[in-house]
Amino acid sequence: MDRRSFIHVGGLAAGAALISRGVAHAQERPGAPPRRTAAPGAQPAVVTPNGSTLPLRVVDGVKVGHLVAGPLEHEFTPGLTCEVWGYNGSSPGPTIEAVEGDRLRIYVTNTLPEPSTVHWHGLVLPNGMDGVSGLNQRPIPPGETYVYEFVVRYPGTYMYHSHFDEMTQIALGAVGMFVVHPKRPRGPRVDRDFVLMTHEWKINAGARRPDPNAMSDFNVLTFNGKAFPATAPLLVGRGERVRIRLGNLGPMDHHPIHLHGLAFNVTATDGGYVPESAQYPETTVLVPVGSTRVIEFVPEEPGDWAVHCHMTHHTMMQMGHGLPNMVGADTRALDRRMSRVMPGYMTMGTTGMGGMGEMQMPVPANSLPMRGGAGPFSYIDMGGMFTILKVRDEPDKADPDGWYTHPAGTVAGPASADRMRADGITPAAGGNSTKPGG
Ligand SMILES: [Cu+2]
Repeated sequence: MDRRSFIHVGGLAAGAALISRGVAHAQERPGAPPRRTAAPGAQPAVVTPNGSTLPLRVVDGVKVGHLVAGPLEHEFTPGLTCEVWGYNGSSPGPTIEAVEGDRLRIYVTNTLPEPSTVHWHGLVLPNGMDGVSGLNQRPIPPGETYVYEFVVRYPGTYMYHSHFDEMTQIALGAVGMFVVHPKRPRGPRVDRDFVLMTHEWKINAGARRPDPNAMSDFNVLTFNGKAFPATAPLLVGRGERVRIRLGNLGPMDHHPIHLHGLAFNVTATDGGYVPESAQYPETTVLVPVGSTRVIEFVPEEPGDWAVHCHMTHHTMMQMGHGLPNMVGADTRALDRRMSRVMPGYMTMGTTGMGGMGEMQMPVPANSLPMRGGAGPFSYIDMGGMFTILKVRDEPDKADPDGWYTHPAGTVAGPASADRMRADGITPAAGGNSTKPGG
């Protein structure tokens, strides 16, 4: 064996050791349930919660699809409906799903009131198919149809979006996801495969359209176009391998997406696969504007787990922004005087703002209260870019709208005074009664 082949073999052995350690971390953590796998050969289709997949028709070996860019009525969550721009009647548009090596022919009809194009974000293709208006093609005039044709050369998680009047058309929602499966299976097989596209909107209370000129102060934050509580939960099995393909084509903000109750690896970006030896565990992944991040994990604890942007303003709704700071203010005298002219008046926010989402505050027509939705214990005071990962032992028999049933004694509750005394815990003044907790 010469020196060169010796180094080569040594490198392989070191790589194999790293890979097996990575697998041990992801799949064989102490107490982890046994791995459940999809049937051999079954490649799960990509699921777009609250969305759809673009139908493709095979014509002479070419997969043919049709995107129609246009204005549409879009409900962000019950109580807030606006005119946005998207594809085939939705924003984001339907997810395009293909297989490495496929030849695609995508017709794009423009029914917007101004020209448009479609750019295939992250794909390596002939320059004239890249969709940048002016640089690679003439813009598609309103009412006309252009055709794009290319081979999807590399598997991966990509996106598509308008590349004409980008600020306006992207802000108004002319975006979508584009998934290319590998021809031969690659990496551990997954049982569930989701896409979640983040977006941010500035919608003045009562307005009929989002404001595409906004540069900050976005007040409606969405996964696949929906704000919680309208986001469809992700229903998965304990011990299954789950992939979520996150994409961000919002106008301005990066989103640190956090998953509760598990750790994941970032396995790919829109630039390609992350080698297994370079993956590392995380619980929050930053998804920058114009990027995709693919995460994979094996949940080991059943339950209802929060999935949300960790920027606290991104789990708020329209009324949660730009409020005066009332925390700690003593407004009793003011409230007394105000109640003479406005019976029932009460200054809000003096002890913090939890609970304000739940209050039935009067809001202008076509606008939302601060945040949140109903939960199994009490009001969930996060809204916006928030959804729920529902981990179940039998996910295919579970009700996606149902809540997790906690085994007795596994939910945090009031502490009993006896127990506190026994453990040497002194309650603060006005603390727990002597009644044992539930
Ligand atoms: Cu965010």
